[in-house]
Amino acid sequence: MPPGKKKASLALLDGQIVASFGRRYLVELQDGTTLDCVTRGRRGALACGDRVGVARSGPGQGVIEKLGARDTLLYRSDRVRQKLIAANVTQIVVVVAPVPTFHEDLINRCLAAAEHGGMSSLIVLNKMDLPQAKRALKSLALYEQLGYRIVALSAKRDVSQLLAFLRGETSALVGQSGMGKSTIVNALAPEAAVRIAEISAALDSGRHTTTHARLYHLGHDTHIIDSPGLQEFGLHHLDMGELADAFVEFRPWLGRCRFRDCHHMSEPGCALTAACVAGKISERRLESYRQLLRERAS
Ligand SMILES: Nc1nc2c(ncn2[C@@H]2O[C@H](COP(=O)(O)OP(=O)(O)O)[C@@H](O)[C@H]2O)c(=O)[nH]1
Ligand SMILES: [Mg+2]
Ligand SMILES: [Zn+2]
Repeated sequence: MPPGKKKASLALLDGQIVASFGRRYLVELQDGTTLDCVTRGRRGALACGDRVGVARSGPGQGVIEKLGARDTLLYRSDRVRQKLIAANVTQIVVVVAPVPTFHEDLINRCLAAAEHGGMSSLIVLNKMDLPQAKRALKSLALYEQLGYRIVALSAKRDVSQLLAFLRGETSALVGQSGMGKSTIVNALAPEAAVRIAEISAALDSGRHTTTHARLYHLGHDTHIIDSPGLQEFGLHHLDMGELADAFVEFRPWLGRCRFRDCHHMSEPGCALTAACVAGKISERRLESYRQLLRERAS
């Protein structure tokens, strides 16, 4: 390696991407200051939460020269491309609310992404102040039976009970838009949220909606990522076996079908179909799995 090059890499500052705007990134350095950064050349996509090495390029500005190893990567994918949501997340928090109506299929996809990516998950039912909340909570009973933790709260009133679930984790809040993700984050980290919102607005040509993920610190080992509303959550990056395995309650039945390469669609002797008929697996969950499989075939 030429001596000049070595010197340059020694001068890199360690940082973490706390917000991303297309090809521009807000990188927080270890002293808490932030740099408005670009990447050099056409390197692969970076995500909020990524640990990076940055070279200062001007006042308040930098160039991302190095991408650190990722512990986890949360992303969705369709036939043509992958869309990164956040990196180094340890826990996914799926936020739902009684209004607007939430889609169970999206919850299933988020949970499957978490299972596949080695992240734990938690469901938050927000807007418990609304009259429709009780019914919504009942409809989540299925997830509790599956072993997922559910926290019911009203972000407008009190989010403190959520703290115990977040401590020590880097949590990504995901879900449809309008569920209250940003309200929860603002309630948890009001000062950080305002500060990042201001910097972001300046970098993001004044747009005020959450169009990109943002990371906030709730403590030295507790971080939370607000993400833009999801409408779609494709899981094309999971092969068939991985997809079935990402539905936790399917696991005991896998490998028990008549055909070794069973897709669990309409094959005879399918152990998952049988488990569903016997009431051991929810029809809605199996249908979510089948829908995901159909999507990749089309
Ligand atoms: N009634 C009620 N409304 C809420 C609550 N939390 C958030 N909202 C409202 O729901 C709407 C969407 O909230 P927002 O945080 O932007 O949702 P996001 O798209 O998931 O980030 C806003 O009008 C909030 O004021 C809550 O606990 N109760
Ligand atoms: Mg939001
Ligand atoms: Zn089968």
